[in-house]
Amino acid sequence: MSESHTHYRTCNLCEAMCGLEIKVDGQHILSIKGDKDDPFSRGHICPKATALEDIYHDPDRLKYPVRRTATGWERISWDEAFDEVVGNIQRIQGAHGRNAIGVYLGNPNVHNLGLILYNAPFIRSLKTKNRFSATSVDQLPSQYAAYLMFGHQLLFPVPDVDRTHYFLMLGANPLASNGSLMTAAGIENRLKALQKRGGKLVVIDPRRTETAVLANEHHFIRPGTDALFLLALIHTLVVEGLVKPGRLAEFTDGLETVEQLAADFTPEDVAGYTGIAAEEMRRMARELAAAESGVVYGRIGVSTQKFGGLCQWLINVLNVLTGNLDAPGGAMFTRPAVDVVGLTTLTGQTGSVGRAHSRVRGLPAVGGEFPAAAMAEEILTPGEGQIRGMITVAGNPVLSTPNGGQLDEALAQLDFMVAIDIYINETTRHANIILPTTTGLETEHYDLVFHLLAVRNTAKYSPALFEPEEGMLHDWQVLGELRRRLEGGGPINRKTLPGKIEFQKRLPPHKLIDLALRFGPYGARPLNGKPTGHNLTLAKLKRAPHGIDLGPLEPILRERLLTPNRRIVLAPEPLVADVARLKETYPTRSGRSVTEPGVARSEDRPHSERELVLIGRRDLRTNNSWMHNAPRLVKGKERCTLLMHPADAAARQLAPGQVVAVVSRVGQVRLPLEVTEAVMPGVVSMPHGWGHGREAIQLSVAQAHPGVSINDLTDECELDVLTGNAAFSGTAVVVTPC
Ligand SMILES: Nc1nc2c(c(=O)[nH]1)N[C@H]1C(S)=C(S)[C@@H](COP(=O)(O)OP(=O)(O)OC[C@H]3O[C@@H](n4cnc5c(=O)[nH]c(N)nc54)[C@H](O)[C@@H]3O)O[C@H]1N2
Ligand SMILES: Nc1nc2c(c(=O)[nH]1)N[C@H]1C(S)=C(S)[C@@H](COP(=O)(O)OP(=O)(O)OC[C@H]3O[C@@H](n4cnc5c(=O)[nH]c(N)nc54)[C@H](O)[C@@H]3O)O[C@H]1N2
Ligand code: SF4
Ligand SMILES: [Mo]
Repeated sequence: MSESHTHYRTCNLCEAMCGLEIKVDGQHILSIKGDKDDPFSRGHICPKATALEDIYHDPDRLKYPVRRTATGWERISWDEAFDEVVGNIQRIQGAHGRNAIGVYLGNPNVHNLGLILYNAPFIRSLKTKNRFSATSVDQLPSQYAAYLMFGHQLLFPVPDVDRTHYFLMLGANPLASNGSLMTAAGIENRLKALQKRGGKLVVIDPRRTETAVLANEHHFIRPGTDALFLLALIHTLVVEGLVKPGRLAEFTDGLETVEQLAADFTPEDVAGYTGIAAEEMRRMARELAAAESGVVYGRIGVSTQKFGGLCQWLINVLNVLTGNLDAPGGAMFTRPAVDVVGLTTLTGQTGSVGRAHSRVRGLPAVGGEFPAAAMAEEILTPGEGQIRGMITVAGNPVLSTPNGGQLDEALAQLDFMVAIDIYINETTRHANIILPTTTGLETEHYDLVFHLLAVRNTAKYSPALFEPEEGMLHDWQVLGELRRRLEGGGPINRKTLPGKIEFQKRLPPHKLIDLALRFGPYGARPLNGKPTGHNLTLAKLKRAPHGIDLGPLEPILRERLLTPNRRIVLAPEPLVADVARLKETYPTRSGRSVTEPGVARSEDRPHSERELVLIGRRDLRTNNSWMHNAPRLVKGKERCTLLMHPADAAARQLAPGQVVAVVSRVGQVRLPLEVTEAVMPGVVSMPHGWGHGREAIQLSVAQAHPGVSINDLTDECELDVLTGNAAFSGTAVVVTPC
């Protein structure tokens, strides 16, 4: 007998937190639609939401542990799997030391409640320094800047899109990505509303993206030169007397230092590098300063480049100088119902810079993790401390990290690898054992991370829709059991972290959420501040299945600041010092020609050998590398193409649709060419997350639409050396006909 009913939940696939309305009949999904009564998303969804059904029914998805053998994968019991995994970890650490085990956490770790709550204690139980994650191919520069300026790596300023009058956006394409470090379901409507109230959206991007088309203004910029652009804006504010931090001046140090730094970067000095006219940069600075409220925001395009740290810092600086930080319509801070910043402060996880250095290249650990770009060399380079065993948790670094081809080879040489994952893909195919978990509709959800990054304060709990099949485990159960066995299987040792709260050790996720709500800012007994009267508990959230709106963001930075003197550090020393590196790369006022050195050299060669710079892109129907097995997301024309400007195509005698070879220092790929004026001359663009043509993976749909991986071209040696973030953007490539 089956029974139809309607289920409400938050989509956990990307950062937008859309409310879903799902009609089901027993195990059968009748429809997945946007939940119009969700106060945050108001009915918005994207095409990925309906793919939750594909994932749920996907015959390729793993549901029980498997072991790789000479003749293929074989099913094993959970007990056998845990024994073998823990036995191998202990064997390798016993013989070669703790750091011989490495761990990589992928993006879904921040989207899955069980993973977020149970990862930290699990990883501590491994006692290895060799920790890596997708952070260092993503938002690391934002965390770095937040840690040094505001005292906590998670104090992310969020653009107040619903109230701003001037939105200057660099290196982000929210119309495809649905917004990032800016959780704002239905972002297109929010941006249109900004324009309707007379506001202006300005996009800075080497490609005329979907968002750029919507914008009031779009400027092409040469990849990697955004820090120069931002400094020229600051320069203009300073020389034109437009620096007006307002109330921020009362608790900001370092204003003079940044003003002096910008002196060397006149708009004329940098225009030749950025490709944006000096007068245009001046005008943008004036308009930002004059706007009733305004915000500067930058994402992947300005994070994953050589000066990512500088970019994220200078963006914050601009918001301070114009009085827009922590002010309505500017860049604001959330007060989420589960106070992740407060809780991680209690557990001592505010951030850190350079406490350890990687063995081979000596790269600094930030936030306790080494750059993902160093993972392969740590596996491949023999010597004391070499990584011999790897654990990947919800990650696909073969497709997601620079020089993925090298990592692919490195993983194949490991003594032992275990993957906690739901698929046999490009990365997990190297595992000896895969431990699969429940996912999506089988899990309960509370968005710990994305409520922190949302443009309004809201709270919502989603129960699991479907019971897991017999024998399946949740991610938190898998991590909890591994940790228990690694710690000797005995009783919990509360002494491991003296004086620190280790609340994660015993309770299941929903109990932890309940506690965190009760002691959170809207609970009856807030750890900080006075009760608001909301008296949030899990039971109360369960009675509000569409979610609860807790109001617009408010100026709260003063009470949130965690710097030693509780003031904004506008000119942190490592960031100030890094400006010298920028000057070295882009000399100003030296009488030199204002074209990039690399490009100038390239011009002496025949067109076919001239270098172009490669940038990435996303499209609405992808989610990094892992959703191409959903048939509805891969239907239609080929999307893994190389975009090139007509002038560059003509110079190389390349025709639209033709398959071209793209070659970089580290590798080469072949893919179809798309000729379009939507990319800047000298720049080519290809999406990331493709490359399912590798052997021995089990993704039948994705394998039929394989594409190629951009990260077979990106270079593990190209980094923002300050933060260790991968510099995907601006990879030098040569494109030739096949
Ligand atoms: N060139 C280039 N490279 C990039 C980027 C770029 O813009 N350009 N973007 C970077 C960014 S921003 C990111 S975040 C990274 C992402 O990098 P990764 O996190 O390494 O890659 P994903 O594609 O997100 O892989 C997610 C993995 O988790 C598994 N998975 C999915 N759901 C679950 C679940 O519920 N439980 C478990 N246990 N596993 C699950 C999937 O099968 C897959 O193996 O890629 C980065 N790489
Ligand atoms: N549909 C979909 N949504 C996603 C994802 C997905 O894979 N697919 N991934 C999710 C994840 S993990 C993340 S982190 C977010 C990312 O969210 P966004 O940052 O909005 O993502 P992108 O679309 O990669 O936008 C980056 C833009 O930077 C531009 N760019 C490249 N180099 C430069 C440069 O040097 N300077 C400037 N100014 N711009 C540059 C690119 O042309 C591109 O338009 O998206 C999330 N949402
Ligand atoms: S925009 Fe993101 S959260 Fe919203 S439905 Fe699409 S994938 Fe889910
Ligand atoms: Mo990301």
